[in-house]
Formats: sequence, C-alpha cells, structure tokens
Amino acid sequence: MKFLDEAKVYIRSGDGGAGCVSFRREKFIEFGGPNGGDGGRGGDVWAECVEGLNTLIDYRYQQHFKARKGEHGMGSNCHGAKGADVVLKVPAGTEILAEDGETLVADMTEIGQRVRLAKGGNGGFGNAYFTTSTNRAPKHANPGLEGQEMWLWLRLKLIADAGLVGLPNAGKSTFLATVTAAKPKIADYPFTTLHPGLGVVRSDSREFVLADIPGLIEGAHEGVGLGDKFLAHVERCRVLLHLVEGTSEHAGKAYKLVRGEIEAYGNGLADKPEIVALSKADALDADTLKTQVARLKRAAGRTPLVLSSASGRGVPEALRAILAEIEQGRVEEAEQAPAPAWQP
Ligand SMILES: Nc1nc2c(ncn2[C@@H]2O[C@H](COP(=O)(O)OP(=O)(O)OP(=O)(O)O)[C@@H](O)[C@H]2O)c(=O)[nH]1
Ligand SMILES: [Mg+2]
Repeated sequence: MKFLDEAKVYIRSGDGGAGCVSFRREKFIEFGGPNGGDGGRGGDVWAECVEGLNTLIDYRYQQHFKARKGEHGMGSNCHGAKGADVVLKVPAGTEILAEDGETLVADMTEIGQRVRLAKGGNGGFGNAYFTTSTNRAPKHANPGLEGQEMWLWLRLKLIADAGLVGLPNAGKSTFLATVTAAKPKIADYPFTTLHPGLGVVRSDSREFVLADIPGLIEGAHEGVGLGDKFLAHVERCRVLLHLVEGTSEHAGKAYKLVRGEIEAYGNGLADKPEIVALSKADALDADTLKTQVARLKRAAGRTPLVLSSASGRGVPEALRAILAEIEQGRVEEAEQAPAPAWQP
C-alpha cells in the first residue's frame, strides 16, 4: 500500500426533510384534522479512528463525502426517516484541520474515537405540529434545514514513542530492523526510505513504538531532497534517537547539519530529548572511531553512544536510554494530569 500523509476532503451533512401539509380525509369522519408528519433529520458526517490503517491513501481516490438527506414527512402523521450518516475512517494519529490548514478540529489518537464533523440539518415540522386552539387547520409546514458543508484537511502524524533521525544512509532503517520485527527497505544509497515506518521494540519486558523516517539533508527545510514534512511523524515522539554515521567524513558536522534542519522545522522538535549515537561502529578502526567520537562529542556537547546494528554493539544501551526517557515522560505526564475527582 502506498503512503499518503495529507489529504483534503469535502464533506457535507444531509439536509433535513421537509414537513408535510396534509389533512385526514376519510369517509364518515368529519373534520379530519391536519396530519402532515415532520421531515427526518439529515445524516451526519463522522470521523472514526480505526485499527489497521497507517496511511490516508484512501482519500486520494475519494475526496467527497456526503451524508444522505432526511426523508420528507408524509400524511397520516408519518415522519420522514433520518438520512444515513457517512463515516470517514482514519488511522490513529490523524489530525483534522479546518480549511485554513491550521485550526484543529479534532485529533484522532485513540482507536474507536468518533467525532461528529458536520451535523445533519433538522427536519421541518409538518402541519400537524402547528395545530393550536385558534388555528385548527394550519396549511403550512417547515422546510428542512440545510446540511453543513466544508473542506477539511486530514494530516497524519504517526504515533510513536521514539523517532529515528539522521542523514540518509546513517543506518536508521537497519536499526529499526535490528530491534523490531519491521522489515524496512535497506540499501547503501541515500533516500532508501521514502515513507515512515513503525516497529514495536520489546526490551526488558517493556514495549515502545519506534518510528523510522527518511533522511534529512542540508536545505531540507527549503524542500531539498524529500523536504522536511515527514518530520511531522516524529512530532508526537517523546524522544529522538539521532544516528550519526561513523563512516561519514566528519561526525560533528553531520550532527550539526541535522540539528540545524530540526531547528528550522520548528514545532517543538528541537526541544525534545535527544539521544546521540555514532552508528556503524563495526566499520571503523580504533583510531577513526576515537576521532569521530571526539568530534561528535564536541558538536553535541555530551558523550555519544557507540552503536553498530551489524554487531549489536551498543544496541541494548541505546534501547535502555530510550526507555528511560519514555518512562520519564510518562512520569511527567502523570504529574501534569489533573488529580482525579474526589469520590466517596
Ligand atoms: N557496517 C555496517 N553497515 C551498516 C550498519 N547499519 C547500516 N549499515 C548499512 O548502511 C547502509 C544504509 O543503511 P539504511 O539503514 O538503509 O540507512 P538509512 O539511514 O535508513 O538511510 P535512508 O533511508 O536512505 O535515509 C546499508 O547498506 C546498511 O547495510 C552497521 O551497523 N554497520
Ligand atoms: Mg532508511
């Protein structure tokens, strides 16, 4: 399945059905009163967060979603039926934004979450409704109310606890493949990864979700390479694992370049906790390793982890560091959450 992380959709809820003007006409029944039924309510448009989706690709093929109209009221006090709803099924992590692309309408983060995006129009009252003591035979009914229509943006921001960032070829996908059951494409050319991938890491009997995204290059925030929009997929992460290729020319420069792009992207990404690791340690001789570690340490302002997905060196340490950050995040979240209401 192809990946799509942004889509624009048009939605319209159903119009309400019109009320009916009708009078009871039966043999032997004199003065049959008004009996026009009310119109039915128009259908609503809902968004629902469902399992098993990780892309918005379905919205490339269908962009218009209209709920059905309510049926008109009929004689003999028959009310019109409610129009059928439509439901937009979206993957977990989808933000629903207004047409301006900024105003958040809903954030779909939990499987099963349902949000009404547009309410169907109310049905009109039939003439039976308007009967009063002074007007025993009203000859008018209401039309139904119109449904609402709007354009919305769907934007997917995958939900992961930790995210991998780095230059192309830094070994991000290889790391994901080493620590999870995910099978990302791995090759020794840049931009092997075009779409983000997720994997579940099980370590020390705990679990977390790790996201692998495409590589960043200089000028990504101006659209160079694959741009930097895919960074949205690590926006929800608690911690970033920044891999710096040990075999690169200068690990310190490589680190700074990526940091520069993360800062240019904004959205709070630069403030996230970051674990820095020098990757592909197995491919370096002792001297080069030492130099690269020293350069990276100077650039990052702390001692980097030394990592090799090939030999497994440093992998448990990296996972432990990530887990510690995630735990820390959970503790902070629990502290910030309002205390539960008092209950007897
Ligand atoms: N020797 C060695 N090679 C590695 C290691 N990790 C990755 N590689 C190789 O480095 C190349 C790039 O690896 P990827 O995992 O595709 O790199 P990436 O960061 O995902 O690259 P993009 O998806 O292009 O951004 C592949 O040929 C891997 O086999 C490692 O620990 N040691
Ligand atoms: Mg990759």
